[in-house]
Amino acid sequence: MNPEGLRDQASGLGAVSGTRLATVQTTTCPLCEATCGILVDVEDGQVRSVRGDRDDPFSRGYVCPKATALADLHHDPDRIRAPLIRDGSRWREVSWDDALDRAADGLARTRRQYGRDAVAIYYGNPVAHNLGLMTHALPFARALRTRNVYSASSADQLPQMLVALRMFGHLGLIPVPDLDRTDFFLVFGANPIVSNGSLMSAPDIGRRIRAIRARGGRVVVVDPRRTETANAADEHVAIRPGTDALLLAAMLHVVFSEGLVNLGRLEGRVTNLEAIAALVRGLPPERVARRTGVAADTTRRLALNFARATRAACYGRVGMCTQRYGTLASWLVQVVNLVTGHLDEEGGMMLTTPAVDVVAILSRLGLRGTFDRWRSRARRLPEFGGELPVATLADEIEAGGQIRALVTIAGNPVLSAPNGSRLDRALATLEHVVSIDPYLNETTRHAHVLLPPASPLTRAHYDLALYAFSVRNVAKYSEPVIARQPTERHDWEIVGELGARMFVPRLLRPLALRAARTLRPERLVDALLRIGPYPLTLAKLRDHPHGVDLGPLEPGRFVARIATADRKVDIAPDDFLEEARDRLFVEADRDLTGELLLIGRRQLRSNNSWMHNSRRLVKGPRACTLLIHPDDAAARSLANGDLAELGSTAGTVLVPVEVTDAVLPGVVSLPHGWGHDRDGIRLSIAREHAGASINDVTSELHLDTLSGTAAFNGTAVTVRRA
Ligand SMILES: Nc1nc2c(c(=O)[nH]1)N[C@H]1C(S)=C(S)[C@@H](COP(=O)(O)OP(=O)(O)OC[C@H]3O[C@@H](n4cnc5c(=O)[nH]c(N)nc54)[C@H](O)[C@@H]3O)O[C@H]1N2
Ligand SMILES: Nc1nc2c(c(=O)[nH]1)N[C@H]1C(S)=C(S)[C@@H](COP(=O)(O)OP(=O)(O)OC[C@H]3O[C@@H](n4cnc5c(=O)[nH]c(N)nc54)[C@H](O)[C@@H]3O)O[C@H]1N2
Ligand code: SF4
Ligand SMILES: [Mo]
Repeated sequence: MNPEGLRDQASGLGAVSGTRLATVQTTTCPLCEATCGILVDVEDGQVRSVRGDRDDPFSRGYVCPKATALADLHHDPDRIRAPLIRDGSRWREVSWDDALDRAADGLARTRRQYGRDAVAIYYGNPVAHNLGLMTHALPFARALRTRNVYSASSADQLPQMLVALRMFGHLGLIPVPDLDRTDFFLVFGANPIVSNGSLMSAPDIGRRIRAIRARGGRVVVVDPRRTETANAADEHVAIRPGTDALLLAAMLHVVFSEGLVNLGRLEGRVTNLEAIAALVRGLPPERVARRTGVAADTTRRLALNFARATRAACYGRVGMCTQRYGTLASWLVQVVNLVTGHLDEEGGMMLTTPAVDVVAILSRLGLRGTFDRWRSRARRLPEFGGELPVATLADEIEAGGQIRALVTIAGNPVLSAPNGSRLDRALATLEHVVSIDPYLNETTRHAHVLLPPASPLTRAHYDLALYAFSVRNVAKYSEPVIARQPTERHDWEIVGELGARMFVPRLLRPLALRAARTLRPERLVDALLRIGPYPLTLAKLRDHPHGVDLGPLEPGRFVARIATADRKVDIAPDDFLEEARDRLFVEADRDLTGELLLIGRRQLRSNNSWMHNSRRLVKGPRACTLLIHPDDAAARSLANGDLAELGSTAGTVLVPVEVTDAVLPGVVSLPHGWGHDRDGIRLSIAREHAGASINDVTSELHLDTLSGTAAFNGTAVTVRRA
């Protein structure tokens, strides 16, 4: 390692220009699920540029504007570089030893005094993009042996995991669209051209979607807003928020009544098919048309075309999950794929074969996932995979003070959880909060000890989570672009040291700390690669710094992996049937068109709540605007740019409106992750572009009740001139 702390070996791309130390390193962008390969140009410790890596076989040079902002993140003066301890409202820098001791002592004390459940943990979305947190944070959460484990999953994909567990026998058995070979891509509640795809890693997804149409295929987007993806599609089906499950049930009615059921490869491997047939019998498209806003002949045509297509994939994501019937919608999406013969077939929904196959390894260990082993205390919400829904975190802090201490890792629930302002108030009452996070933000301002990890460019990268949901089988390992300073710590080091301090007696601690330091994430990757399905090792991946392509998804793999006791898909789990019959279908006939419903949206230059401190991402027109239909705006005397008060049972915010017919009448849309005007945060640029938090309006009581997932979409709201 040279004195400036630069690496110039590994990728073979290094170069010394004159006396300056310049290197170009390959790595993967860790910001979203697209896993784009990037080239980072570093000179004298400064990131000169970040650009797409043309030699990455998967992303082939594509990047979105967020990639260049990695340089801003690395050099951001607001990024916290040394551990901090808070006394009242004052922060002071301390040594790592002091900070870690203080953090661990407080947690240990809380456990001793009030029991294990008094220590809660919340971990957020960046964990999935961070190798060291994947290998270290999840075991740490386990080791706490508390029932109060929370994560962003219950604000996101939990319904899809519950469906996988119930139908296929493992919470990780989530099929992905075979995007590059499908001829009919039917999308529910996702906007991949902006989000760059989720549970579907596919860099340059816009090109891949356009290619479907170029080869004569069809793309249909079901969404209450005419999104960027809808604009790139053949057809936009505008749906009333929260009614996807009804539309899907009506599509199934058509498939069954027209005798189009075809289980394909899954013939003989499905139980309870009659129950589905019986369920949808009374639900022709006409019956749900008023509630869903989708004309009966549109529903019928969609169902027939999808069933008759040779290669078709029905895919749903966040808009489908985070709504009142998120689990039912996620379930019926899979049922539609299954009964039309599009599951486990080329061009349909398929299972990836990742080089590190976490699901296979867990399956072999008998770890398939759990549901409802216990309930939360205050609201009796079900456990899932050892976690409780984040929508009830505030209850568990407030109700009799069950939770006294909290660890947050890479999460910002004050902005990302429903009724964030209530959670904000609850966090302020905690006795001891430890946050592992590079920023002092809306959540971490409540920390008593803030432990900041080193920049992402200083860590080794392998996408343990995302390669399992990739539309091609790929693998890539990257060395750190820039060496971390001796004064810095990686996430995994912080977690490891915290764990050693908490769980190992003082006498043995030096030994434990030494052991923790040798348990490097990349060593684990090497071990897992060796037991994986390809002849790969870390050394081999090091020889291919741009990544390796391991081929297209393989049909038949899904069937081979069904993990239920009888190795058959349970197409109609009892609790799903009951929820559909007793609640969803009862609503089918109700006329709710008078309601004004709030939905969310993502934006290309934003990444949930935490990339707003990059000047180049937030410059330009205001991002945090409320989209409202011209009719609804006129009824409230609102014109473009006017400030409106958006309110619900949970709270109100002030936001400028953007009048557009891209949203349905009766629907308004606000992006999430904004609201950076709270006291005590250290985000100078984000503060100038504060916006308002949608989650001050969404309600912690509005849930997908089967799974406990936050139903952000479809919140009933009022809008008036401010
Ligand atoms: N209304 C509404 N709410 C939503 C959504 C919505 O669509 N609408 N979407 C939901 C979804 S899908 C998600 S995933 C959640 C996200 O919810 P969260 O994960 O809670 O929130 P993020 O905004 O992703 O915050 C990430 C945090 O991690 C920190 N961080 C970033 N990188 C690292 C790192 O490498 N290490 C560490 N230790 N910290 C890091 C950031 O500073 C930030 O504090 O929000 C949910 N909330
Ligand atoms: N640029 C950018 N990219 C991101 C993120 C980001 O914040 N910014 N976040 C990342 C994360 S954490 C995730 S989970 C993924 C999510 O990726 P996507 O699932 O693609 O997320 P969204 O773009 O929010 O798309 C959700 C869509 O659902 C629609 N919708 C809302 N309610 C309903 C409904 O009731 N029914 C139907 N059918 N549609 C509805 C919304 O209008 C919206 O277009 O994106 C990731 N990528
Ligand atoms: S699409 Fe996602 S992975 Fe690719 S450059 Fe943008 S943020 Fe990074
Ligand atoms: Mo997410």
